[in-house]
Parts: sequence; C-alpha cells; structure tokens
Amino acid sequence: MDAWGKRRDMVVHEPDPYNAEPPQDALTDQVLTDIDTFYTRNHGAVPRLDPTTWRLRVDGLVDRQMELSLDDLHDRFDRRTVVATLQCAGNRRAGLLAVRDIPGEHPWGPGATSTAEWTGVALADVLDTGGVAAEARHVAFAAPDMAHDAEPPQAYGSSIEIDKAMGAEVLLAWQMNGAPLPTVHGAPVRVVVPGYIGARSVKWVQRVTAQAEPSANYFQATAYRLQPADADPHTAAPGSGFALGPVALNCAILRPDDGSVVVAGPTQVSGYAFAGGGRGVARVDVSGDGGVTWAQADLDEQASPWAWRLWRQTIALQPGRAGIVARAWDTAAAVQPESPEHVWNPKGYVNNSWSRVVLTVTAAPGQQD
Ligand SMILES: Nc1nc2c(c(=O)[nH]1)N[C@H]1C(S)=C(S)[C@@H](COP(=O)(O)O)O[C@H]1N2
Ligand SMILES: [Mo]
Repeated sequence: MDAWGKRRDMVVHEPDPYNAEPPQDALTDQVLTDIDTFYTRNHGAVPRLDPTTWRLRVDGLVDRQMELSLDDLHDRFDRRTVVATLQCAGNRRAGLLAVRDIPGEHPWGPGATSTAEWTGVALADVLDTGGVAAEARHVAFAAPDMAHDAEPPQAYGSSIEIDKAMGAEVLLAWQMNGAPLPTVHGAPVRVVVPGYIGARSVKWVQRVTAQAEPSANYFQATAYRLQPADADPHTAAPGSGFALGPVALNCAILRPDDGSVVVAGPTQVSGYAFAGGGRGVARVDVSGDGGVTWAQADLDEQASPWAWRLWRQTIALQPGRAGIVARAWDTAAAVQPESPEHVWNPKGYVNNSWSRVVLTVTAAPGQQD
C-alpha cells in the first residue's frame, strides 16, 4: 500500500496533491468499493486534523450558532448509514481530451467513481438543532486545506441548496464501510452529498453556514461549473455557466479493457451505471458491433437510491475488430448522449457519452480465421 493506504496499482494522476483512481478492473464485481481502492481527489495538501480538538461550527442564518465536538455529534444526534456513490465531475475526462485538449486538468478515466457505506449524522438534524431561518437558501461548507489551483489560492469550500441540505441522505460522516474515515477521505468528519458531484462532499469540514447565496468559494463560484464549449475558463467571470449539482446519468465499461485482445466466442462485458439526483438506473444496453444492434445487460440490484448499479452482458464476438458500446437509461427515460463531441466543455466535466472500447478478437484455436 502507498502513503495514503491505497493499493500499489492505483493510477496516480498527481502525487502531491494526491489524485488517484483505481485500475478500472478493480471496480467490477462488488457494490461497495474497498477503501484501498476508492478513488481520491484532492485540490490541496491533505490536512491531518486532531479529532480531539476538532470542532464543527454551525453559523449563518440560524437561530443558535453552535460549536460541536466529535462527541457531540456521536451523542446528541441519531446515527445514519447511507450507501452512496461518489463521482468526480472530472470522471471520464480522458474521453473529452481525445476530442480537444483541456490543459491543466487530470485525464481521469472511469475510475473517478466509487461507492461506500457512509455512517454519521444527518446534516438536517444538526441544522434543525440550530434552527434554520426562513431566508436561508443554501448551506455552505468550509474546510482548512489550501488549494493552490484556485484563483486566488484559498481553502476548499462549496455549497448546496437548502432543500438538498435538508434531505435525510446528506450526512456528516465519520465512517466509511464501517471503518473510521481515513485521513485522505476527510477525517475526522466529511460531508457526503449523495447524488451530487463529488466536489460538494467537502472533506475535513469545519464550518457549516446557512446563507442566502451560494458559496463564494472558487470551487462553487468559478470551478465545477459547466461552461459552453466556446467559453475561456481563464476569463469566465465567477457565476458564469451553471453550477454542477446532481450527477448526470453515466455508465462505463470496466471489463474488458480498451485495446485488449480477446479470443472469439462468448465474452463477458461488465461495468457500472449511475444516475445521480436519486433517480434509478432503469436499463443498460450493450452493443458488440459499434452500436448497430443492442442487448440488455443484466443489472445487479440498486443497493440504494444513491448507489450505482453494476451490470454484465455476455456477447458473441467474431474474429476481427469489435467496437463494444454501452449506454444507460434512467427511470425518467433519459439516455446518455452518443458522443463526447456533444458534451465537450472547456473544463472537461461530466463526460457522460456512451462508453466505448475497441477489442482485437483473435480466432479461437482450431477455428478458421
Ligand atoms: N476539503 C476538500 N474537500 C473535497 C475536495 C478537496 O480537495 N478538499 N475535493 C472534492 C472533490 S472534487 C471530490 S471528487 C471528492 C473526492 O472525495 P474522495 O477523495 O473521498 O474520493 O472530494 C471533494 N471534497
Ligand atoms: Mo471532483
């Protein structure tokens, strides 16, 4: 294992700040991602906070400001557990880079997505204890880690709308898969905003503020916003484009790997599909001929409204080149867009185009080519 407790074969996009995704094959077969395999995205150096002196400040448009210790969270509120997938808005950016370069952003594959069982307290219970004023429209989160990729450099923060913040699924969490939250994932306490892009799930959270406006933090006002293809992200004004919140419907083929060589005959294709915002994954189609004909994949159960669904499908492959394609549908009958050209944007967020891999299929032994 490496310094942050991750498996040695992580794909490390940057060592410091540490940004890494698992080899995609490692995400198949189990709903909950092992902690050593779970992707991690950090904009600044990972802080080590002392859990005994850590406090959560609750302030802004509340009747009672509060300062809560870890013991207060443990003792004064009901414990909640939610199975939720985290997906970075940069997940699958590599597919957008193939369309047009996106300087200064990590070329994430489909592994910037992982699922855990999170345990903590409902943010809503804490806010209710503080008494949220009627004028509050957003809840902002602040952390101490300094992000030098922000302009100007600043500590990490974000916000979510008050309606989402009051949802029972949004947690202040100190456990991941039943184990203490690891440092790199936000110890002692992080926010988990199920169904929203990972950027809203603020790690090492120290302050929760009810307010009338969204957070003015760089990562809410300037980054993690969807800009039109012709915008220049370096000159775009804060507040331009729109803030990313609920995760767009997405899927990825995890196995077999793009470019691999397989033997002709039945081949199992497997991957994940994820519909953010609490919508379910209704169907996944898989094609073995580049999208001419489709078969429906077998879907694993939807472990929670906030979790991905794993899927698999066995398709028959003939010798030659095979274009494998997968696309998901959600419970509102939305389907993924066909090509990355349609969704390209200057910061490279939300590549939810059809997942494609190309295989070289060799003749089975004894078979005529
Ligand atoms: N304090 C803080 N919180 C943060 C970040 C960060 O850099 N600092 N990165 C965000 C982003 S962009 C993502 S995708 C998720 C990643 O969470 P993980 O590292 O636990 O996988 O954390 C979010 N919360
Ligand atoms: Mo992210």
